[in-house]
Amino acid sequence: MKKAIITGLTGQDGSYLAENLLDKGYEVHGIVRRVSTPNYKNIQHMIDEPNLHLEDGDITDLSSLIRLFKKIQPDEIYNLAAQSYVAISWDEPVLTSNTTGMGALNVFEAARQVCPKTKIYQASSSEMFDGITYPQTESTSFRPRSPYGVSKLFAHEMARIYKESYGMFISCGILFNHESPRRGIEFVTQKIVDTIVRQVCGENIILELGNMEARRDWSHAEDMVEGMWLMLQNNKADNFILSSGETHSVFEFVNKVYEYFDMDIIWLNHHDTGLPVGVDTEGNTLVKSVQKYYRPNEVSILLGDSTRARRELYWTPEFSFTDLIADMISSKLNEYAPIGKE
Ligand code: NDP
Ligand code: GDR
Repeated sequence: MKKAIITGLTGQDGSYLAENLLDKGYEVHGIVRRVSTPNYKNIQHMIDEPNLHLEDGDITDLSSLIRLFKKIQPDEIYNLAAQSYVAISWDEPVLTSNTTGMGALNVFEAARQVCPKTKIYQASSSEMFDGITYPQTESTSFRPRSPYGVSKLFAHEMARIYKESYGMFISCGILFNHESPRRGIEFVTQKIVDTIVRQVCGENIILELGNMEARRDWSHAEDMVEGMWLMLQNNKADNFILSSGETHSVFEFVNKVYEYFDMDIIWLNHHDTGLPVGVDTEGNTLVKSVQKYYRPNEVSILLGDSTRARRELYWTPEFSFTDLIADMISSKLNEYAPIGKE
């Protein structure tokens, strides 16, 4: 039985990857950091799986990683843990660098000391690109726009250094945005779906967003975790882009969710701010863009070319953009429908 360690088990991707690997017959060890009130929402349904083991550790603590790698002697390590919210990385740049950047280095260094033959997956990001040159491929140059993007690029380059210097097997997946019903509430897709479903269920709330012109390449997280696994089954360590190959604006995402409920939105500009406002056919404001959600800098357009992963790894994503949105909405409806009931 193969043994895998997942850092970031409680996050969106960690939970799907754990399910995926358990289905493949792996013994899975998920590293969980100590918090006062555990957040097991994404893993609650599998917590009693006999082959899933929760391990106390923190990627900012090298000693905890060394202890766990010695104890487990894994065949594969998936480093998914990070401070992953781009917007907060301007408010907490040091924490973001320590976790998203240095944390990854701790994983590589612990593996070098304890289990240098173990295959490692590093969660790199399309936030390392500048957002001007597109479509982005594995050879597009990097120029991040956020402290988060710089931290990911540090980790990405350290992966290369450890690979070239010590011959370690470290593959970086340059993943474009991916979402699911398990996506954190502050990320734009979940925020949109959550607020619109609450509106549909009768709540009198306005969806407040930042830059709605930003374009992202959105996939489903379930498709992405299969790609991570495929990268570690490849005969050599390499970096691959995983993306849908479609780009959509935040505007389009909002319109699609309203469309699902047969609601028409009319877009206007706010008389004071000039920012977009979305009203229904009776003139009620449902959406508005507000300055506080704008970021100091932004990757404007993401459109990934994942041809290499599809050709060399036979990665075949199953969810379309429409399937993704439908999955997120139906999960939210299950959560909130009772609010709308008499
Ligand atoms: P999430 O934010 O959902 O999950 C992050 C995980 O990291 C959580 O389990 C969190 O634990 C854990 N974590 C945070 N800090 C530490 C720490 N110091 N020690 C141990 N664990 C820690 O992210 P996603 O699942 O969406 O993403 C997974 C990875 O992929 C991240 O590295 C992200 O940056 C990267 N990525 C994500 C993309 C996406 O679109 N989702 C695209 C490209 C890259 P806790 O529950 O305690 O907070
Ligand atoms: P992103 O995801 O920053 O691309 O990083 P997010 O969903 O936060 O933003 C996507 C785009 O939407 C715009 N936006 C808003 N974003 C949020 N969160 N809230 C808003 O109100 C809002 N209004 C507009 C943003 O400006 C942005 O352009 C995600 C994370 O998962 C990273 O960890 C990962 O590396 C990248 O995707 C690829």
